[in-house]
Amino acid sequence: MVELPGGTFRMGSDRFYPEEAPVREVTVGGFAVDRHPVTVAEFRRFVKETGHVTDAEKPPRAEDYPDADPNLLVPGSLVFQRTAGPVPLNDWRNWWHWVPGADWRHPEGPDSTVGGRERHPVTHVTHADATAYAAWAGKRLATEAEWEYAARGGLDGATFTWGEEFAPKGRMMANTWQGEFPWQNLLLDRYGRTSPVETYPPNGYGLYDMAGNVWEWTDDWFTGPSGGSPCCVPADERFPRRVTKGGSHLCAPNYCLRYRPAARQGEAIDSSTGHIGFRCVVR
Ligand SMILES: [Ca+2]
Repeated sequence: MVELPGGTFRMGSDRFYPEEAPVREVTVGGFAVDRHPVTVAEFRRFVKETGHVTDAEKPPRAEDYPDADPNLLVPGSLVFQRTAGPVPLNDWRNWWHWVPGADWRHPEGPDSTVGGRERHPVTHVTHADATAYAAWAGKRLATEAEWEYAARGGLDGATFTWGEEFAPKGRMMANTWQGEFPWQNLLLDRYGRTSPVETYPPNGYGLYDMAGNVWEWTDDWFTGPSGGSPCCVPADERFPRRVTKGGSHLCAPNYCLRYRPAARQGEAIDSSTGHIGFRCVVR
């Protein structure tokens, strides 16, 4: 982990999406933060020791989905699938698919594995799964302010965690989506899905993957304008939402320019997908 002294910083942004505004001064106390998102290997150790079963591995509760065919209430998770060509961007069902058997060990469905991906961030975890891991590790999830403070790496008010330019001197600084989402991924950063943690340069605090790769759960409830576009996060009004931060490998400028420290999403607490993970902090 990296120890951060507390401090005051400018949180949010007035230049992008309404849910990030207004910019305001926020003070956080000192804390230590994981150097990178929790990996598959780390999560596996937790599961081995505790027997934890993630939400994606349990059938959805019938009372939460009264209109659903009971035969479809099986364990599963949301998996991204690239489309063959351009599609309307106002319907996330064009690229998110509910896949029975998808979970943290099988990120693309039952036939996939995490073999060779032990150093990738764990995915398909709900807020409750992340909280359970944090408790086991003697840690907790960050508040949104702590997360953003850490992500900024001391560059107060900067657009990106590394400065103002997306790719300084052509260098890719995070795992995002280059090209036109959700069909054309130019892979300038070499990864179409998650990437091993610490693949791209750290921020000013020595923290890796604070932008892109996977969204990360925080402990704050999401309030504020939900905006017209749920972007890459399926909006389910039945469940309360927590703030996720950092953007993911699915964030593209034509759709979701959210690989920035000010960016935020409200994610239903029960949802798990292939592009949400987490890291922990400790006071
Ligand atoms: Ca990428």
